[in-house]
Amino acid sequence: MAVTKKVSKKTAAKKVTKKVTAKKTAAKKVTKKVTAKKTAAKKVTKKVTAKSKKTKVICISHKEDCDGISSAALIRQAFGGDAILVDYPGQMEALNQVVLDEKLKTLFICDLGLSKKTQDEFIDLMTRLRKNKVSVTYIDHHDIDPNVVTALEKIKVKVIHDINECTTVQVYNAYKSKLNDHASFVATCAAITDYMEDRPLGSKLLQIYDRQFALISATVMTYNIVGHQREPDYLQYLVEELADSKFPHDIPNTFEFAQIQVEKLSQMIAKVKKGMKTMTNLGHMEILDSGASGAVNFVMGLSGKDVGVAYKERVDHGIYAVSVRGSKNCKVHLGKIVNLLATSLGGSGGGHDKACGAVVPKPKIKKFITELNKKIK
Ligand SMILES: [Mn+2]
Repeated sequence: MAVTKKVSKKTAAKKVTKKVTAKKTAAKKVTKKVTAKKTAAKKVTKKVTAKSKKTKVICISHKEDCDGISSAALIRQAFGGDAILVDYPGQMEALNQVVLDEKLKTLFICDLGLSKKTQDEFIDLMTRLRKNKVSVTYIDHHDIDPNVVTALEKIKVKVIHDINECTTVQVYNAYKSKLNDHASFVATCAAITDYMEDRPLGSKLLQIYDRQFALISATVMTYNIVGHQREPDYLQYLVEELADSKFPHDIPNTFEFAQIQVEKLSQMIAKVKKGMKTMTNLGHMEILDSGASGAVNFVMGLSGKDVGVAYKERVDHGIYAVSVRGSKNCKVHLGKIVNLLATSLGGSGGGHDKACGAVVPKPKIKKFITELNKKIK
């Protein structure tokens, strides 16, 4: 209770300062004063009928890479509110939670692609949110079933979707007027990490900054995100620091942490050389002591094939988490193929043309790899 009082005192003090400033300036701001008073009056009512008032802004975003974390940061800078950071398996659980939040006013969902397995439940959840008068914006760049876009627009979910620009660049582009100059740097780093700095908007943003400076910032950011996946508080801290216009090198210990990560990766090269196997069209490897996504680029590169697959068992879940990468020569859309294949085997998956992931039931992993090998020739 004491805390609440303190906060309201502080707020009151701020408002007084505002009033003084307003007096000093123009007539327009006199109108603001009145509005402010009205807001204050409203707030008193709010305390009484707290249950019925919606105030919360929430952004659910992807926690595993720079694009997801940066999207959450720019939404926070533009609209305030809190971020809920999730991976693909946790995405639906988080949505099911926010649907129950009676205070929720505005929801953003960023950088979280949908698959055949999740899209129907997603539309159901969005329908419930819209019935509760929650304003919902879905911003993403992963391949999407056009029927899902139609269904979302029908229930007045705002859909910002372009497969040609990363999510953060789209957030930046949509809400530029609410963001500061530094936000363009945050978006640039996200574009680099998603291999999308060569796209129309992404390349314009990169041109603002020195290329090498942007590359090292994006890379250090990525290593800090990947290396802190099990520390949700740290990921939240990154969102706050980026929203607060900090450069990655201004966040303490990020470069030191990145050094530890590159050492781990260099050990990975030796492991992949030893353990990798090849089929006609792909290289693949089971990963035991790190994430699959950290190894998959090495599996593709060192196998000499145009597609690499790395998979790691999630022992408690009876599944394999699978990462798939394609080289520039890979002409098929891996995200679409993996979505259909994983779904047909009782799992789920999807993503981009040259980078995607899947969840595959443990007994089906061999079938997944042999079938993928057949489908990508
Ligand atoms: Mn992305």
